[in-house]
Amino acid sequence: MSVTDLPMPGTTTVHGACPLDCPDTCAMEVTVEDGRAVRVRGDRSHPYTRGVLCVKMNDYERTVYSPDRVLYPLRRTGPKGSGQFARISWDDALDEIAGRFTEIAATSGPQAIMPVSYLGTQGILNGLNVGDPFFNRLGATISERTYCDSGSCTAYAMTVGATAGVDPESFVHARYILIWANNMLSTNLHLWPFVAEAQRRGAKVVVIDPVRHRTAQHADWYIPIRPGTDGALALAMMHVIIGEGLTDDDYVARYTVGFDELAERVRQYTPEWASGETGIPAEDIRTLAREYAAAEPSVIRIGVAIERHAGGGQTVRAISCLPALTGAWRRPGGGLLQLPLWAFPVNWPAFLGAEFIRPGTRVVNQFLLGRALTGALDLDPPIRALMVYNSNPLVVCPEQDTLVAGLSREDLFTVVSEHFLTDTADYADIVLPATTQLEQRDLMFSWGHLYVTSNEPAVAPLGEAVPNTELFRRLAARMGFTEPVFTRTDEQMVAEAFDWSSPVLEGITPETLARDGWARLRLPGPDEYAPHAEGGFPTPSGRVEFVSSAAAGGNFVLPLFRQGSTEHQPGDPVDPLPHYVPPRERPDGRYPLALLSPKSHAYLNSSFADRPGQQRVQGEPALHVHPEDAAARGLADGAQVSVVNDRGRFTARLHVTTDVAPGVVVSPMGAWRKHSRGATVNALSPSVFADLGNAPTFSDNLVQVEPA
Ligand SMILES: Nc1nc2c(c(=O)[nH]1)N[C@H]1C(S)=C(S)[C@@H](COP(=O)(O)OP(=O)(O)OC[C@H]3O[C@@H](n4cnc5c(=O)[nH]c(N)nc54)[C@H](O)[C@@H]3O)O[C@H]1N2
Ligand SMILES: Nc1nc2c(c(=O)[nH]1)N[C@H]1C(S)=C(S)[C@@H](COP(=O)(O)OP(=O)(O)OC[C@H]3O[C@@H](n4cnc5c(=O)[nH]c(N)nc54)[C@H](O)[C@@H]3O)O[C@H]1N2
Ligand code: SF4
Ligand SMILES: [Mo]
Repeated sequence: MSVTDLPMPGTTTVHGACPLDCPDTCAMEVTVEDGRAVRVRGDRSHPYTRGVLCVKMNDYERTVYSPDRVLYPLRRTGPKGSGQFARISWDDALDEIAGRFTEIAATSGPQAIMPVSYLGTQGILNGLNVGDPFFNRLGATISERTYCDSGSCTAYAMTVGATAGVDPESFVHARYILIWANNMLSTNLHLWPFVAEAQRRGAKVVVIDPVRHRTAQHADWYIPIRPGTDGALALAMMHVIIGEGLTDDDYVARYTVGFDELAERVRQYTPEWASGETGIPAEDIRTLAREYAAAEPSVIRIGVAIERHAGGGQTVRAISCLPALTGAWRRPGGGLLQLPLWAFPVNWPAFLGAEFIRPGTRVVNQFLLGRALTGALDLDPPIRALMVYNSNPLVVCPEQDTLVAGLSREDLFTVVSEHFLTDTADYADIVLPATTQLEQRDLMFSWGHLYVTSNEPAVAPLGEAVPNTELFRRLAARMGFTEPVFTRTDEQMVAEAFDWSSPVLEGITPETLARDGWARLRLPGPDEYAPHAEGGFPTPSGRVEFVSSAAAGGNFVLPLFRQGSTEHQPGDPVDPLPHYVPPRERPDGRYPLALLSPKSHAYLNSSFADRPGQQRVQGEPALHVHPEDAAARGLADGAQVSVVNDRGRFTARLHVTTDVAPGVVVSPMGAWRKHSRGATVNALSPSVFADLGNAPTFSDNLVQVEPA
């Protein structure tokens, strides 16, 4: 223990959990002096956090105490979008909201009201589903929320079932690591030490990405690929593995279904054909397939970005078949890491309020919000009120210009609960102040590791901010909703958060978590954990389904992403065998460049993009372009350029680099419109769904670049 670790008078350390929408779910230690949080750092005893928080969170107390925080309810005083507000009381704010909701429900029906929310915080209490019981009880339009991994989840569930997959800590045992559409050093930082350790022990690290990003620079082999063509690569890898007899026949025979049909299907997908789609030389595809199949074991980490194009779902279907073909699942550290979220026995029914949903209630996907608000969807009744919380749709949603038009409607009543006056909050009629993680209680699962993490409130709420749980308790009380789900306390919610009797939580209770801050699920340790060494896949057949039985039911979105609703599923027929779906947009003379909008290193989606310290790290909105493409347009490094297509335009500073392939341009997402000359990269994104799970197609987006 060093001197700085000694407790000071009036100083306490509180267990926290990073609330951000990030797979790493870091355990935090919050130092509090005289009621004020003075330092936030990573828990040094946590095997995955290892004492390190990322650049977004390592000075979180500055965000919490920022003078820009919204700390009191506000009412709009200027035109929509002007960001002019005056302070009002909570009573006045609640009266106005309940009054407007009641009037709209009475005159147009409750479906004229729509919630808009996502993952500003991902705690079980305050996160994705916190408002669902309220809006389901109200009878509001159901919000379908498929921003992130929905297509991947549908595809993964169709193939291997909702399994945690490989323990990220087991990666040290892998001999061959495929990092596929994932910029780990920016977006999944805490997995990297396990990859680096495997690399030290002799594993080969391969990165497949159109961008030679900071993670790719550490790879043993970087394979550039044309955006949206990963399905072709995975299918051709199977062509080689099956064609050259590199399969684990015993594993295939015991633990899979549909091998003969798959073998027949992939015969057409030759490396030569895939080379034409992906831009990867056919010999490299063969080498990749052979090395991947030979390594014992090999592991694949797929990023969320793998799903963001027309064929994203089928891409994940194909990739999910690979580890079963080669028997990679037999050993610790072998298989596939998608979302280990499925390991956690979260008691979702207690948080969704699905029992309140009235049969026939319509479902509107949030990607279509702009269209829903501007009449393009022909909704009856039209949307007359929005309530936004945990989200900043004006930055994260496609078709930004349409959304601006929708939010500008004078007759639309918009409520936004926020920490800061975001682009979206600027369009609110009422803004409500939300607490940050340091001011609230929560309990976290993870979508990147196998630990439960507890977050204790470290300091009292600032100003009149309230947790989302309290916001919906207050609103429910005003609306006269008296069911127990609307009156339970945060402590009661913690008690209901998990199925505590589940074997993976044996010996873990709310009390032990409050005391210790975190606990690993009761699973074998990372040196032993091989969940599918002997099959046991949570599919209908119990096997990996090359021929998917779930496909017969048609395309679907997990009810979790639609407030618990099982109605109005997309339901389009799905071919039960993996196949290639090319990018929807094909380059032409007008729009020849493929635009990618991955995550910003220093922001978390659009969160922190207004913090001066973070802006200094991230720099101004940039467009990364290959020298050939820049030269062809007479554009010099550092120039201001316009990026355009039929949906919109935005400006960015040109960064000329060979880290992107010719034909690809990259502009990280997250910057706010008000810091970006009124438009960001999502002004150009399409609100077209991918093939499965109504996933976004942010990466299936062609543009032109010209001088600003
Ligand atoms: N710093 C930071 N970390 C974050 C976030 C953040 O905003 N900032 N956001 C969090 C969230 S919500 C998520 S979902 C995760 C996402 O984290 P990731 O899964 O890493 O997603 P992205 O950063 O969007 O994209 C990763 C890589 O995919 C590549 N890519 C794009 N399209 C394709 C394609 O068609 N094929 C291939 N092979 N590669 C492609 C991009 O070039 C990029 O390098 O990160 C989380 N962590
Ligand atoms: N072009 C492009 N668009 C994308 C993506 C991409 O890669 N490219 N990624 C997509 C993905 S993967 C995701 S996950 C989405 C993310 O979309 P969002 O989840 O909307 O992400 P943020 O922009 O961070 O907005 C979260 C907001 O919630 C607020 N907030 C945080 N905590 C609380 C709280 O406790 N209470 C309340 N009331 N508010 C809170 C924050 O201040 C912030 O403004 O974006 C999607 N959009
Ligand atoms: S954003 Fe991710 S890496 Fe950063 S502190 Fe939070 S959980 Fe950890
Ligand atoms: Mo995400």
